[in-house]
Amino acid sequence: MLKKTLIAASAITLSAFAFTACGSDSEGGSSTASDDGSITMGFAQVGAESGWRTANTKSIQESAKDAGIDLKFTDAQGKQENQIQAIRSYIQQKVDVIAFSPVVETGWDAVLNEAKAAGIPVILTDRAVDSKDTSLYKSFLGSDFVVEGQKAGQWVVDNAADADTDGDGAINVVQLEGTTGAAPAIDRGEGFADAISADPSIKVVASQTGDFTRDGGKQVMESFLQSGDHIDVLFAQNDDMGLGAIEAIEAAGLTPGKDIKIITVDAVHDGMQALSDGKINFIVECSPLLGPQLMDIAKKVLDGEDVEPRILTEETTFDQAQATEALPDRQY
Ligand code: GZL
Repeated sequence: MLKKTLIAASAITLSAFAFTACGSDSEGGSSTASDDGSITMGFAQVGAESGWRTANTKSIQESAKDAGIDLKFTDAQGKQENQIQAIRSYIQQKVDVIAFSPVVETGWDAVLNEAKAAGIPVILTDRAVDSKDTSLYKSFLGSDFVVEGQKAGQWVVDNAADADTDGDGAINVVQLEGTTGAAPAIDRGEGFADAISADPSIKVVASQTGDFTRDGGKQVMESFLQSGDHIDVLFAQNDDMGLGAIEAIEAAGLTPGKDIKIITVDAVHDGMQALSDGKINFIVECSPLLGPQLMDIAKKVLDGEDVEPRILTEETTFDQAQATEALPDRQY
């Protein structure tokens, strides 16, 4: 965890974009756009599993249009084999640049080496890969998920008295994990556990994947509630699973936000509305609006400039009052 934090600390935030000369095209030359200066980007999206993903797709598609970049776009329906197939198709089509959000961290070296051999630069957005060979991609643009998990856990530590809803001195937390093997699921869980370790009365008593979907969150929360153990806090690793869990909590005759405190990550519209309505207690923001920066990075790379290997997005947190104030101006 410390290593990840140090890497994160050495990265720049998105608002302070800086492009430094470091390294060169993987084949030694510099990656360039097509002869007529036009740029074709192949983007392999994870799927359409959540409100966050929908907003992310919209940002990428609209930004490509605004940037004059010809976008080839595929939705992998959450399957890595579909993303790999899409990337291979972009290589065959000889696109100028490939970008994607890896559905899971592992299993990318082979196809990324194929893109490297074809001289096509790759940019990672949103989620990371565990490849040790960082020459396989030009940059990673997205959030620090460990920090997001830490912010969520810190809220429980800071609000322990309120979170102990049955006043027995023990704070029982249930966790809805994101997609198994996905960087945000792994890292948010790590960050949350790190933060709550400061208070031994806080314990994760159950944790299971809801696959970042509303249905998944609802079904798993129903099983947590049926266990009969008292639940003080729910940490849902995204808003959509938290919204599904709220349906299960209300169906069980309990009041979300009061009988069970709820913390989520993303801050999409429906999550912020539930927060404003008092059904969620705290949301950690994870911005899906990566499109403009992605197109900027692609142009820099194809112009032969180099970019920072890890570019973090700036994000905040919201309590109930802040959500009410922010809602009218939210873009998603
Ligand atoms: C996070 C992103 C996650 C969101 C979920 O950057 O990968 O995937 O938190 C989405 O809502 O499904």
